[in-house]
Amino acid sequence: MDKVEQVIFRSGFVNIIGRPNAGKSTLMNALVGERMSIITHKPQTTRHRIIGILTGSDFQMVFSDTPGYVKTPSYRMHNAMNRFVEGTVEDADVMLFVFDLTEELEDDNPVIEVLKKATSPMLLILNKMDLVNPQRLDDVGNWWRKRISFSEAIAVSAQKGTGISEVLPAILRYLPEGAPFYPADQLTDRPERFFVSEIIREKIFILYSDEIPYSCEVQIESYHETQTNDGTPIARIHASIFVMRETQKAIILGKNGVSIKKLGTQARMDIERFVQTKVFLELTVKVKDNWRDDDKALNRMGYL
Ligand SMILES: Nc1nc2c(ncn2[C@@H]2O[C@H](COP(=O)(O)OP(=O)(O)OP(=O)(O)O)[C@@H](O)[C@H]2O)c(=O)[nH]1
Ligand SMILES: [Mg+2]
Repeated sequence: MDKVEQVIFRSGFVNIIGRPNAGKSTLMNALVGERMSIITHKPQTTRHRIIGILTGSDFQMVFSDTPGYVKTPSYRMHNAMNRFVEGTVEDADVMLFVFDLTEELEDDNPVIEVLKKATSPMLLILNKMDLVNPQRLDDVGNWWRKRISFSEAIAVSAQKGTGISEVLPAILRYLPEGAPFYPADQLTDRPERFFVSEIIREKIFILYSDEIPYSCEVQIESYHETQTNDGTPIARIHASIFVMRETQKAIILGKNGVSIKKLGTQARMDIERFVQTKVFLELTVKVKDNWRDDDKALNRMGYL
């Protein structure tokens, strides 16, 4: 009788944590091969847990990108962001801890306490290797290994793609046997409108400075897929941008509305690429006093 070779399928949750700006979202996008998570040069870009699913012939990895762990939470939204991170330590099959090689090595780094609670295998991902010399790479790796017991350490440049091909096989070594959690063609668990609101938020981070990006939240009010008169598919999207004060609203709008027009154009072009149809985007700016500390608002916005 012929021998049938049995393929072992591995499947599990791979959670990515680290400090703000370490490159977690860049790494997840590089691993999944899709632009799932928004990336900007400013810390605290990611505010929610975002899932990216990678399915191969004998594995499924369900990645979670998380907000950067905030050292001293200054408002309730920060507490909610830190809770996402603490939660991911509990339900991971494999943890990826991303450290920015240019960041200072500090014993009071709050992530150390979080990592100590992890019970799953943990990989140390030393990111931004394009910015440091080999000596620094060694020093940082040794510093971390003295504090936390990692299964493996890998140096990468998530942005340039260097070392990324070593990360997937390393994860696979620790992924448990099991059936897939999601259909093979599913990339995420979030609806399209979530990504649309994230694209708008990304543009706000890029176009406005100081406290403005941190004071904004975006909500999709309506999303209709229709057709123009000549039958071209079009998505009509109405989004609200919440700010905390009238002065911030004036900044978002800009003189004669020039700033919001620029924001609308840049966001629309990216949304069109993402949904692959024409888009009509309407933006409204609303003042919502201190929404970052308002439980009801945070709840409605999906933080609690
Ligand atoms: N030079 C260099 N820059 C990188 C690398 N990876 C990420 N970056 C940059 O670092 C910045 C932060 O990247 P993100 O992926 O948004 O970082 P994050 O950890 O998700 O940040 P938060 O969501 O704010 O916690 C961006 O400007 C990236 O382009 C890298 O390997 N090399
Ligand atoms: Mg991020």
